[in-house]
Amino acid sequence: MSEPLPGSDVVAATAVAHVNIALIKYWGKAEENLILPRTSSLSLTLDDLYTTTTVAFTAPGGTGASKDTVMLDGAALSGSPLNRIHDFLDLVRGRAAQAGSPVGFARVETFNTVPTAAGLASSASGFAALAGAASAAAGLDLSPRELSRLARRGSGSASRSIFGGLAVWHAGHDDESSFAEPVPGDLDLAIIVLVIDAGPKAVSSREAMRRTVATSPDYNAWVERSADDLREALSAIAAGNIARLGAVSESNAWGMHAAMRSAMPPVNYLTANSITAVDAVREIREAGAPAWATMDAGPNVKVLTSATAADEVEASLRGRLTGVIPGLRTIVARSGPGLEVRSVAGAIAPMTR
Ligand code: 2P0
Repeated sequence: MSEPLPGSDVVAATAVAHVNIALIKYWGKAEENLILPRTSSLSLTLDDLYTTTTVAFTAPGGTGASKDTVMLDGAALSGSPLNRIHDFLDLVRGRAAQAGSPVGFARVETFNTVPTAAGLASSASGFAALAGAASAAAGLDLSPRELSRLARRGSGSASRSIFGGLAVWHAGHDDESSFAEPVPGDLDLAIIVLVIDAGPKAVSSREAMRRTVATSPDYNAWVERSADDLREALSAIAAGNIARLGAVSESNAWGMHAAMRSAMPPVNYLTANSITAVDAVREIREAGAPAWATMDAGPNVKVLTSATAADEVEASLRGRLTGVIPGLRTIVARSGPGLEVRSVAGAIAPMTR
């Protein structure tokens, strides 16, 4: 998986991980440090939105680096985003040391095809790619489940981006039992992202989750309902019934946003344009199109549909929303692959389906 760069004390690997969109949401932690969620969640990994990350470790005590450096889309990270990656790399260094092959500081280069921090889940693809590249560069040979658990420590939703297609993240009760795995099924799904505003969000999802758990009178009811929602979603997938999956996904998302809005102070990621977009989704659905809306920690609206109907659904949403939502962009994404890892000089090899 990884190889020393010629003539240096550096070992490097590159990984590609794709964004996932939750159909049954993760919102709220039972344990902050291990990132154990209050609810299990279900997502679809997408094809065209992904993060590519290369990690090169120096040998411990090696020459050159005196700290971790991270370049995101060509710019050096600093402050808390850098610290979060440093803490994650410490986990990988700890494991490498335990395995008897310690590594030193890292040089990380990462590129997103996703607008960062815009509610398009760049932390999910980002930490999944970092888990894949860092563990391979450190010489750790982790199973997909171990990679999912490791990615979870960076960002909860990253546990799901280890896998392609539909994935369920079991909440579990400790580090070992909280991991994602693929969900089999024949539904050929697509998601249309309505990019309403690609700017960074005012409140991080981490802070917004904390606030919801601590203060929302509606949170516990949503958690309880979420278990039923997941059962219904898995049953719909097993039956190949996109309408049932879409209906329960939309309702689960509204429940999450309702709980946020009754937190104190309230968290409101949706804008008037988000509501206009969701109304348009409902209108085309009432006219017979397979289309259901879901929204995350940002104003953008994602529309679940079938892969075959995706282009037509996109065209009719564009028809309704162009000129109504200024600057609207749309991205049609279909089911995408799981994590891929390669050595810097080698060919890409899929690690999971
Ligand atoms: C999800 N979101 O299931 C939910 C729905 C946003 C709304 O997971 O604190 O970046 O790093 O574990 O994974 C966003 O939260 O949060 C998220 P942390 P994460 O996709």
